[in-house]
Amino acid sequence: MSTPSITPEVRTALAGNRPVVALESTILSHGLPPGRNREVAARIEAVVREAGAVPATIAVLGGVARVGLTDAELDHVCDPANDLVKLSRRDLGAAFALGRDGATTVAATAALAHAAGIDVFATGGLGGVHRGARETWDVSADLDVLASTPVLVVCSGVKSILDIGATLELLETRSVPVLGYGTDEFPAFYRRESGHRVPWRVDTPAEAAAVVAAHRASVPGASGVLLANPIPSGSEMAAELHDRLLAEGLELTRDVHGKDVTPALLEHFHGASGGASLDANEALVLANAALAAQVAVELRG
Ligand code: PSU
Ligand code: MN
Repeated sequence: MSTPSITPEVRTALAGNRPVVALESTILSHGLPPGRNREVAARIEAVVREAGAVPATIAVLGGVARVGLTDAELDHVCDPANDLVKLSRRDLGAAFALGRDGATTVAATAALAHAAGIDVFATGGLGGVHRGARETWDVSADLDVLASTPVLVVCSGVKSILDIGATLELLETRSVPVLGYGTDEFPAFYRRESGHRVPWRVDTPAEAAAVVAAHRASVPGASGVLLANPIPSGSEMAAELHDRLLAEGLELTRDVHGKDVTPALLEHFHGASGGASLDANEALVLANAALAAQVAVELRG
């Protein structure tokens, strides 16, 4: 992979072995509506700084992988007029060669973060195995990249629009450790519980960091680690609203395919919940960014 262009602030932090947290851009361009996306982008970065780490939002601009974005570049990523392409890891070469602007998914962000020397990454929800994958084969590349890239990903589990049980099975097959943060249950993004247990539980950033360090040291060519942080209790979506949105979303996206599925479902949730899903989404992303920064601090300590 060509070397990403890293901002001086992030470069200096990495050179000094100080904590850095990578952040994805697809959540901004394709996961949140215009306006709100820019506010959330600024808040995520602020939360990472408050916890003592340097934020590095990742995107591809003009065919160049960028690690760390200026305010003007965040404006650019968040403006729908710029029509950023959703880039998974496989799309990076095409975006580079063709000089495109694109927002990076968990898969592409993790790959670029690793190439830049960043080993902690915060996001909202991980991609996973879609319902009906037995027919469609729709399984997010996020899972494959986690299996082959030694980056810690902090997220709030996966959405219940996915097949959560199958996603967890695949993570097991691909030898990706899954840690519950203060919970024995794998969270389901808008909801704290999914009915599926996690194999391991940690209760402090120091414990999470110790597991990550031991995982990396114990297995040559180790995979990434998934740290699943449930949405803060006060921000959890009401069960009835959640179940209604889920049923409607699945019905509405029956004819949507490939990489358009996740954005279409998110758009439905945001439109039909009267803003409740946006508030939940923001709350969980901020909590994940703070936790990722705390673990990054511990890993460097
Ligand atoms: N889940 C969310 N919000 C998001 C995404 C997932 O709650 O914005 C985005 C992430 O960038 C994730 C990607 O990596 O969708 C997964 O897309 P796909 O299923 O097409 O791989
Ligand atoms: Mn897919």
